[in-house]
Amino acid sequence: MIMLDTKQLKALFEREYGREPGEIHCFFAPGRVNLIGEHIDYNGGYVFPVAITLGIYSALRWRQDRLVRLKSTNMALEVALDLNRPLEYCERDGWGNYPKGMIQYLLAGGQKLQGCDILFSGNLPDGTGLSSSAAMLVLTGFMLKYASGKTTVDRPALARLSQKVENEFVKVNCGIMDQFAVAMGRRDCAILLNCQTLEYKYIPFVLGEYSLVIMNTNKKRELTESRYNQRRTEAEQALTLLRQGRSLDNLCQASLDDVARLAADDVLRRRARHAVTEQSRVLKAADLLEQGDITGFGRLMIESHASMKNDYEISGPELDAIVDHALATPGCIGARMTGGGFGGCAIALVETARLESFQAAVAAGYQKSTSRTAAFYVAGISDGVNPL
Ligand code: GAF
Repeated sequence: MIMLDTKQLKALFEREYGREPGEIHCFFAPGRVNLIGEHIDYNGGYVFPVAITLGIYSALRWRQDRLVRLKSTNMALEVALDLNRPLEYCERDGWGNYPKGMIQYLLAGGQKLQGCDILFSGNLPDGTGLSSSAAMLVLTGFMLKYASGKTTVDRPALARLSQKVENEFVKVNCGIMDQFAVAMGRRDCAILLNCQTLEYKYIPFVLGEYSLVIMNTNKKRELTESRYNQRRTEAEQALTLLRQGRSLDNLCQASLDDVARLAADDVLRRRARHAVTEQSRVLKAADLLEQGDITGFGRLMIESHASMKNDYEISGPELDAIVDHALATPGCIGARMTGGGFGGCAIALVETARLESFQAAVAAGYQKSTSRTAAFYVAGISDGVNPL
């Protein structure tokens, strides 16, 4: 896991773009892990993410013309944009569509921009559900505003704009959680976020003798978008049916008695049950964490995974295998998949003194069950996007 300081990042930048006059501005945006509350953001409930010390670095130097060059140390593809022309989504620009979309929306919002050279360099594994796309969007928006002299950036507004770019420009129908965590993260704290109102509260993330381990299944999230969208549609259908009997702002407001009214459609009943039970787990988890009850928190993680596996059906053989191996290993008091699902990462609460034996046992068991090699990260809990 490579961490960069300003000097190293500037050196990488000059290697790509050469040494020229002009300040090089450096930034970092974290990835995120959701502790509990999955597929809840677009259902209008509470989520509980943390920003992590893995993320994406960026460096920018202004140019005298209207050209924007985008490069990444992680990706071969380089993208050049002419600010005098409308910026449109284009398949062949690949990852570059994320910064491109943000630039287009900033311009449309009246932001004055000149050309610039930008280098990204990430240590966030791609396609693993740790929010590399949200990090890229929030980072681009923050960097362009900050380097233009707006050093007090409205972070919730930037999170909303990033979600809008992802929904409308990149056409991924995500909720607000990831962008909010990347923009608003706070060191050593989790964010209890109400996704309907965007009210939030920081809760100290103090694990005592335990550590938060990120377990990467190395199963990329294929077909995720279509199945993610399918879950959104099912949740909307469940809400529409429930609204026939009573007024509800969102699915998370329903009760288990409401859910029972969906008996005629088992799929919709289970989708609604996940939203309702997961919501109550999020609120309990935040309380338990405030009281320092880490083992209670771990138990909720286990229940959450079962609900995602059986009711919302967003897990998969690899995620289930890694969670099962984690829970069967001494020192682990809770584990669950995190993020959009269908692949990507799971998280576990593990006794710090047993981290090494835990990783060895889970890696071996997981390899045996799936023929895949897992990766493990013990990341710290970070602030949101900032200048480096
Ligand atoms: C993905 C989405 F981008 C988020 O908005 C959220 O729905 C998450 O999946 C599931 O909790 O990361």
